[in-house]
Amino acid sequence: MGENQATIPLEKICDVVTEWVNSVATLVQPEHIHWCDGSMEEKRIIESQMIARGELIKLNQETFPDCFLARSHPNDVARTEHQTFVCTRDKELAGSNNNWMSPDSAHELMRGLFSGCMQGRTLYVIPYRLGPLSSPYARCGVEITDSPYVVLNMRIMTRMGTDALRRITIDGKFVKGLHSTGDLNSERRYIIHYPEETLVESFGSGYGGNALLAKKCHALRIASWQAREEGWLAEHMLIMGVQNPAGEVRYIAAAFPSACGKTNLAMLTPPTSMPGWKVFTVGDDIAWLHVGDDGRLWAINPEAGYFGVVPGTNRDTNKNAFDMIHAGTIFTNVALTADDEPWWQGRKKNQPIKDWMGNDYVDGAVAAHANSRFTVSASRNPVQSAESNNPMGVPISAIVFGGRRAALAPLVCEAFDWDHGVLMGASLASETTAAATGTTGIVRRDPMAMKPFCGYNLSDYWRHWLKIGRNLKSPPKLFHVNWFRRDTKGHYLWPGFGENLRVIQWMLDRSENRAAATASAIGWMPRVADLNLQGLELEASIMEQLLSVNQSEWLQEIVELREYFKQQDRFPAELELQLQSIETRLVSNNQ
Ligand code: OXD
Ligand code: MN
Repeated sequence: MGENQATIPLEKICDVVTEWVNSVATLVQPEHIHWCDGSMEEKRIIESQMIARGELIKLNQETFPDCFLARSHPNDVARTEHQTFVCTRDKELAGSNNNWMSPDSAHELMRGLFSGCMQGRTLYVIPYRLGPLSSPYARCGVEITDSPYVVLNMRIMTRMGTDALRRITIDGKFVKGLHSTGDLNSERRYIIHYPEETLVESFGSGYGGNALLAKKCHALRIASWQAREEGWLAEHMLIMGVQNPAGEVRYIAAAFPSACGKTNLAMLTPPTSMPGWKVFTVGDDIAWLHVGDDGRLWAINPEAGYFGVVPGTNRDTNKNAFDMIHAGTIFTNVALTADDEPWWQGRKKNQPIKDWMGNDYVDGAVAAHANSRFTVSASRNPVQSAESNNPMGVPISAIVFGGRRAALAPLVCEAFDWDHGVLMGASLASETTAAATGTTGIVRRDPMAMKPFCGYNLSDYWRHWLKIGRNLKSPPKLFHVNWFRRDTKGHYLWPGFGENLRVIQWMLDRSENRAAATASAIGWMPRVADLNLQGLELEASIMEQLLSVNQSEWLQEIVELREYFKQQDRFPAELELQLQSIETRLVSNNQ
């Protein structure tokens, strides 16, 4: 870049983007167009404009410096999966896992909604890069939005601004995202993906997962489509580094359905009885995985920040997150205290006076919304990995799938090989929590935790996973974990949180061939003596329960899995074979 480049107006830097912005502007008719440069000055201006309009509340700047509170419309507080579509020319490509509309019908519908929708508003152009700026695995996108809240969040969640725009001139391509909050009428809310056009259109919602188009829409749905075409994986996975007392650092990637504690695991604090162990976060939600020249699997985190669930965050559950969100954080839909601090269930300090909607707080009512969020830069994480910005990413030693299961699934189990591990991922299920549905214990299948995020047919996705395994000379080992097993009275058997590191130690030792295991019908399992339980006071009988495999429950699980997989057209024969093998082993082992 020549020095003069700095003085060139942003809209002149990149013709392909300017052309698209102009065509959108003709449709949506904004009053102003603002090209985001990602600067601090721009952030301050947008914040003060929002504060002046009452759209943002400055929190107590002594105890929560540079923190703000935003409230979304009460009908707009979560991702709306039933209004989310994948529009491919061939319906089968989208699969029964996605809502589908023909691209022509979707374009017509969305043209109608977007027509003139930004009159009197500012159209923001947000160029962004997902992944370290110079990484060959990183990708660019541009989101057009009329929401300044989206601008402030995207500034945290992505590498946003002038540098990203310059990268687009080098790459020559980018993913397009067009977003308008519209009139927030929930009947006219659509989140539409056109993978063949690398385009996302979102109308009628200001909520994170529906409006921050770089996150679930680009980094998972569109990216998973691109990943299949190009031979890599875009996954709903955290990435963490684990250092043992000898100073060796190894990395794991782990997929859990929403609300199973991914952020807590990614930022885990080792128990005091495991001196010398350290954990570093590379990412808490999304991993892009590539087959390296060395035949190993390498991961980058496409995101630059965290958009995490606030309730329950405290010093005991996640000290790193708790410390991290005391500065530079946008809170969405939390409650407010008398001294302008944010408040949420589990904060353990202070009292709310306003609930998440801004109404006077009434004792016993819900103060912070169950899905209230923090948006914060990853650089504020006290245990952020120094490798987070490595353009090549980190090598993955173990892939972990986990769900919330009161029964059935043992604490940990290792797949016999890659294909078996793919079946483990495809079988992933989690029980609903009361907060989400009002009913507990309903098992929902959520393959690889990607059910809401896979931008194409799940059977093709599993086939792609099988293919990736064939391309890996040194594949990571694959595991299934369950931190949520309960006894007959409903008590959790495993303490969870920091203690999960004991299970991680076993998995990493297995990947280095230095931990023992015994073969069960469902995979390799540790015996109690194979786990490091030093300093953990847990009765042997509880450990036995945590590591038990109940034959009749598992045979029933096989029946239910067959039923579920029958609903997926084109289910891969390799996975059916794996299912049969487990069944045969269950019957012959008589476990
Ligand atoms: C998220 C989710 O917000 O998975 O990350 O729902
Ligand atoms: Mn997620």
